[in-house]
Amino acid sequence: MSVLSPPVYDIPSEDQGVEDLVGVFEKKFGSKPSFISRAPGRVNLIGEHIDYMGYGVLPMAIEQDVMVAGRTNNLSLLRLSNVDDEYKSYECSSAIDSLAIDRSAPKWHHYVLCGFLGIVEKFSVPLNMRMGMDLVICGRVPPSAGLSSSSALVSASALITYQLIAPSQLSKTDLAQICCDCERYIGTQGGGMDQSISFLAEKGKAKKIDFDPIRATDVQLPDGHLFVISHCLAELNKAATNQFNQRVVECRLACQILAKKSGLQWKEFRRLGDLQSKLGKTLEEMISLVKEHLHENVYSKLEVLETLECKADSLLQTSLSDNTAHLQEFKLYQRATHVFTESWRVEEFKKVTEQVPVDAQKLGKLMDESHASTRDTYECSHPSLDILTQLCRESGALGSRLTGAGWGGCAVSLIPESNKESFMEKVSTEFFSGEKLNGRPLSQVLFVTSPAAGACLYKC
Ligand code: ADP
Ligand code: NG1
Repeated sequence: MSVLSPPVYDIPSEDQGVEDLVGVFEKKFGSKPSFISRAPGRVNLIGEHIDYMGYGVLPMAIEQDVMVAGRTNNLSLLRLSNVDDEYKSYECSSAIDSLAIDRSAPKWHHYVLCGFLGIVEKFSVPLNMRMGMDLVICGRVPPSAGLSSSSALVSASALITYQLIAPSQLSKTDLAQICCDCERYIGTQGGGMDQSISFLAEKGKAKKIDFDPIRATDVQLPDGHLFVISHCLAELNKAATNQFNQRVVECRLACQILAKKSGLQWKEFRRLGDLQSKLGKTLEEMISLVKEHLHENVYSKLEVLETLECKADSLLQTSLSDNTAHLQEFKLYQRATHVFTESWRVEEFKKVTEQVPVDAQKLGKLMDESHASTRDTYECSHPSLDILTQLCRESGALGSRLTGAGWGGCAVSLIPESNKESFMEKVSTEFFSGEKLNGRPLSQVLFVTSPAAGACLYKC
């Protein structure tokens, strides 16, 4: 196998979870799986809600992962089970035309089907040759917490499908691109950060991820400092709600209006990053363009239609998604301002990490500014996240911000290693009292993280 494909290892003796998964598979399907795929979740250090506008982001993989144990069957069936009883077993024909992903009511198995479809479509596996698969899933990324459990599930599902039925090799980058594209079958119009870092991560390294094509550059983290993840205990399932796509659509409309006002064919633009490239402007100049051409008041749909000189059914095709078609109001100035300023912060963060020694105070300041922008300008935070990030700062963090999509989920904080004990003590006593945890161990909602390895396979 090429070094550019995900590595294949023997089952690791240090991870009891892998052995346990083999045992569950044997119990369920009567014999061992052939392979187990594993794909990690991620924490994004900075660069929120800009990947889908074409801008680079700065994540690192975390230890927590999703594993899928699998083998082929000759029944032309996909038989899916989960080690967690909360996720009910599911069975369907593996014929591509019978696979339905219900965007109005996404279920856990739909993410597995996304990964399966991504690989099958890539290779156009002929219907009569398609094999079935028996799969057992074990997820160790907290769901709907901004740590990318959904993409870890899609990526691990695509990787096991690739290993079991693909006729030829794919690189990690190919797999990442396939997973960015196929996760959109669930309905959310994400940008590709999560799947990219899941495949391209390396132990000990944070990465700057850029797109078109997907590429990853190493990022030097400050010596003597740690990143701590804390969960605000509020959750939001992205695909079951429309907040995420609403933001994507607001950015798209802002892009299209700016394109029109700049004398371009607006229908040709969907991402602010593409518009910036076309105009050949700096991020600062794009911020001035927003000030010049967009207003802070909410745009009504009518105003958008009049500005773009477009009919409602045409706007549906060019700009909206199924779950945003009904929206009547859009904030364009604020969303575009966030995207350009956040992209600027990513570039600054990267520059700071290139200096020796890395100035952790500066990184922390950029993280705080990022949180303020997601809270006030992009409006994707949550009151509990705002309280938690503030508490983290008061407990010694140099910077603290929401990570991932937001509207709940986790914060990431940068702390000096020497403050670790006092930081953990203060945050755990002041935010995570026993009853709030509701039976969850503290180690699942407050933990130090360091850059983990990317997706791989285990031969059983
Ligand atoms: P995240 O920010 O973690 O990606 P999402 O809301 O996008 O959150 O996706 C969470 C969804 O992913 C869950 O509702 C569930 O359908 C699926 N999921 C996550 N972890 C698991 C798991 N261990 N087993 C099955 N499905 C999972
Ligand atoms: P999470 O936190 O996994 O819901 C989502 C998107 C990312 C990115 C972030 C916000 C998907 C699969 N993931 O992440 O692409 O846009 O929000 O920065 O849509």
